[in-house]
Amino acid sequence: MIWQKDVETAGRAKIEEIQLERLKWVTRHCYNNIEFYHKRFDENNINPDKIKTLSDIQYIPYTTKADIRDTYPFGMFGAKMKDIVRLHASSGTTGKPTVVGYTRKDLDLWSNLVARIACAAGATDEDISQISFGYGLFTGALGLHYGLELIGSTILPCSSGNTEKQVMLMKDFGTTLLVSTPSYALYMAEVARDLGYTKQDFKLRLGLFGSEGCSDEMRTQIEEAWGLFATDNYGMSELIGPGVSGECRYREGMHIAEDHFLPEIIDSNTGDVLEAGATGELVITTLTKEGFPVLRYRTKDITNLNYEPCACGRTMARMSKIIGRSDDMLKIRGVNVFPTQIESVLVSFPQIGAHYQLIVRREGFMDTLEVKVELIDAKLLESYAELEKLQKSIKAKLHSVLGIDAKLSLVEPKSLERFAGKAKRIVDLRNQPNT
Ligand code: DLL
Repeated sequence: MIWQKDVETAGRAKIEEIQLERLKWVTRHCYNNIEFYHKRFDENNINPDKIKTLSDIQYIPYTTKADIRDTYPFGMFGAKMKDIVRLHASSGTTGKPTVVGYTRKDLDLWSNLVARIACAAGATDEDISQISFGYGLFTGALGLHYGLELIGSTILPCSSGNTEKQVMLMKDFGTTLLVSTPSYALYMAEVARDLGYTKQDFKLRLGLFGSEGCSDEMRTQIEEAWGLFATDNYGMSELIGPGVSGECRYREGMHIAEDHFLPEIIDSNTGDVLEAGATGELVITTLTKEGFPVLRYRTKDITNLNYEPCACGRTMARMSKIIGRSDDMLKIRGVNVFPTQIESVLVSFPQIGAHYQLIVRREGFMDTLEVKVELIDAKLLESYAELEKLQKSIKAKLHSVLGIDAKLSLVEPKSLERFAGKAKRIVDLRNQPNT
């Protein structure tokens, strides 16, 4: 089912017409209601009247996370506090979070956009949907909650954690649709196995995953462990939360709700806008949000766009899987390394699990990378020859994919930390003394 067929399958000219009208609106909205943008526009000698075509967006300066931090907490809000009916905040690990606000209209829009991606994935009003994202300031849980509720599915608001109980409820209630991070889905499968269940004990058929990267290989593992069909879904608190883009049944890119988000791809070093199809940093302008609009927001996420209509009938541009973030990209001895590249190598070896950690150190003037990954079966640790053979072949494959050597540590099963939310894979010790 296509949730909003008229727009989701509209021709390019129609999409651009909608975008232009809305770009004019949001530019004026920001200029008139947000001091930050008013000042920025004046400093750059531009005003909303300058936007006459879509390409006039080039006159608007980029907005960054630092801009939002500098105006903490509510300085980027485009509506009066009395009209803001919900706050969320991003999952920052250091310093102050980025706070975002929604008007009632924004919340309705958000539910609709999540309903779109859920329908594109194949969700229906017959599904029992277990939401295993953490409820709270994070946008994932409430976003999926209201979107799936809108299409009429039965919501089971489990939140993340308490995994044994979740698995029990999943079995007893006959959950058909799972919402979580991919790493948590995999962890839940491990707990289910340890409890003595097999996938036949469950009725899961669909997984709406997102909020972190997941290689194709890891996705296959999740699908096999649960016997479900998994889709990838992208979003960001600053843009709305989940609902920005998601995969349909063809899974050839995530459809962007282009009538509400105008995407651009730029070179993250020079800031130049790249031509259609090129890979670079995703920049998004929200076209309709009232409470927290952003103009040309630099997401730091690396992807590329495909404007070809999809076999599913949707015409909205598709973005590729997130290749990495321009800032969690590891630069090791001059080479750009994305954790997703490492993950795709690791999960291609059946002897090792999908739980891994990347430790970066500085030794003298050299950066070194250690990849720690769990063996599936601890027995392998007893056979030196086999262990060495496995080590060698993983290292060789890592080298051919990354172009650098990495230290590889094969560790005991279940010895690495598990995460109920986004997995924290990278431990960067480069700026710490004596590491
Ligand atoms: O993660 C929103 C979300 C919730 C999306 C649930 C999908 C499902 P933030 O906490 O603000 O928002 O984190 C945003 O997470 O810039 C990406 O780096 C990363 N991210 C989100 N979705 C994906 C994905 C939510 N499908 C940041 N693949 C973004 C890879 C993703 N990375």
